[in-house]
Amino acid sequence: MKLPAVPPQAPLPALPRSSAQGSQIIDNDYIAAVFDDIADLLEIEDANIFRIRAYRNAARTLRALTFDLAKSIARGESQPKLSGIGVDLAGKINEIVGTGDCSLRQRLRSTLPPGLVDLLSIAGLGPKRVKHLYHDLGVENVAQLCEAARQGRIRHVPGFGEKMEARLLLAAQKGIGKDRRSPIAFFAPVAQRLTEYLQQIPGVENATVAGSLRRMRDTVGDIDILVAAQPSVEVVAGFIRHPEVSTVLVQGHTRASVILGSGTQVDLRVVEPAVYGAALVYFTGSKAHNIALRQKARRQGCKLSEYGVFKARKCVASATETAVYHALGLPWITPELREDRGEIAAAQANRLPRLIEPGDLKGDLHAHTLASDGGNSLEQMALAAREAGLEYLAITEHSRSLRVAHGLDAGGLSKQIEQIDALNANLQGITLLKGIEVDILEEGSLDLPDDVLGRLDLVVGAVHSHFGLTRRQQTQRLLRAMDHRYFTILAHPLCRLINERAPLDVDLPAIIKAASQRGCCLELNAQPQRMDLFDLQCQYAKEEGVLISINSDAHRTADFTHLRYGVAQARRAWLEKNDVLNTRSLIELKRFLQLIPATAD
Ligand code: DGT
Ligand code: CA
Ligand code: CA
Repeated sequence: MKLPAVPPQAPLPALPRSSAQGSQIIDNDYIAAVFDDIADLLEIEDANIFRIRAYRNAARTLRALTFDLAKSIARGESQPKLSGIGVDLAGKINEIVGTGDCSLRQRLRSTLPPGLVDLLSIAGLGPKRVKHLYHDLGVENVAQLCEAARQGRIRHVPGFGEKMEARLLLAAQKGIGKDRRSPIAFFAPVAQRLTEYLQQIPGVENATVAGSLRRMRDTVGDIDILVAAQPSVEVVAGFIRHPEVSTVLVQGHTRASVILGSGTQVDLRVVEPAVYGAALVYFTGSKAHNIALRQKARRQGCKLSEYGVFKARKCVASATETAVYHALGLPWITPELREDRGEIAAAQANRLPRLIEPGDLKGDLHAHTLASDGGNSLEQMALAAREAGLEYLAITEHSRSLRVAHGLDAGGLSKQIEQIDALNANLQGITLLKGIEVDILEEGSLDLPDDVLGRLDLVVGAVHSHFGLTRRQQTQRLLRAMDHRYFTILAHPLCRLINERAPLDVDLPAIIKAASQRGCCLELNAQPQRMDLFDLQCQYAKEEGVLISINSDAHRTADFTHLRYGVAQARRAWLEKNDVLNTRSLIELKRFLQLIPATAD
């Protein structure tokens, strides 16, 4: 299999004015864009005007520089004195060059409603106006902006007026729901609430999530829900009364499209129970799978539509998905595989894989505690992992170079090793493994010395800085790191953050090949914003004989729920139980890690 190109990322809404959009080069403009973003957020927050101005001035200074400041910092040169950039801002510049972001910006973003930043991309709205909309009217997202405009409330806010209100409504409606994809984990809970709500409407026989959410894609554009009910049932009217529905875009008797308060679009379709299966196949998609199925039907002399499989105008299957697939001579195909990537041929030949199931995971090999940047203690994490059905959990704190995450040095790690030994002696039903998420430094060396790493059960290596190296440099860096004798797993290999940071520019086939030769594993990091490696890349890694480790990268006890999205992505990658490292029992894993001899029981 040829490794396909990395899928394009949505533009980075995080840095609306950045020239770095879509690329990862950290240059003067990139740093300036982060500072402008901070200034915008401070302004919306109604912070001190001098503080806001300091960031704007610094951004201007950076854009006017005639040399590449980021590069010179990356080379280890000290920062020259620049007008308007004092110690504090110089520190932030270092942080941005080192990590690609700034903790102040992340903090500001997390304290403001998530949809608020989207308002800045609407023509006519700058931070000052957004501040007024937010503080005076409580407008927190695009959907609420539309609502307020329709109700004529915006015109009364100082600095707006009637014309401005009409212009904003138009601009907001044009931009609504377009080109925005978010991590699946953000959509799944609300989709569940909505389907449960729909199921309670009297007369509703079935309500299911469809679309990309049912196929468990890493990112989702909108939520699609399919309901089975007799035509007499008032499903749409009930649906739009749901308290989370904020704007109704389309409303008919059998369909509705709405925007929720969070800005998410939901498409609802209501069909008669007799055609529910055919409709579910259609609305689950993907479009490519649908087209391929329809072509197959045509080759067999039938017709497939959202109403069923028809032979000579007679409907031969429509009530269930299984019946529809059977009528086409196929076994039922699980939604995760419906991407027209060979699943129809495999189904036809009865060669569909026995996909990994959530219950197959026996452990998790990447997690943090309070000792670095996690939110819970060792014991709390251990008990939560046991509660999640796991047999073992590797504690992998950050290493010393990652100061923003309070990375551990040799002393801190020694202390944790002792704590883990003590806890393991007392814990029942869960074993903690001693690990580290060691920083891969710019040149590919690891952030802690060999004698320290050698004391651990496993070493997870990760990139957290210098995202903008050339493809050759970045590839060499990772290859060098993986060459290290204690290296076990390459964590989040591409370092992408959905909607925030593009994937690293690396020669992934070379990395996968090296992992195969060196016996390293690659991670499928299941943190909602990461989901890294991607599905197709995991599939390619499998074909090259590389084991994948599905890890939560949990920072708090609730984060073990990430694993279900990781398993779903692995299923999309056609992975079976044996393709995944942490489906091994603790004993098997210990053998793999050479902690016990291969023959020991
Ligand atoms: P998304 O929302 O961008 O994450 O992706 P989907 O796959 O959920 O796409 P969406 O919401 O536009 O449509 C839901 C399903 O409806 C899709 O998976 C397949 C089906 N569908 C939509 N448009 C077409 C089409 O033009 N042809 C066919 N055959 N199916 C379509
Ligand atoms: Ca969708
Ligand atoms: Ca849709």
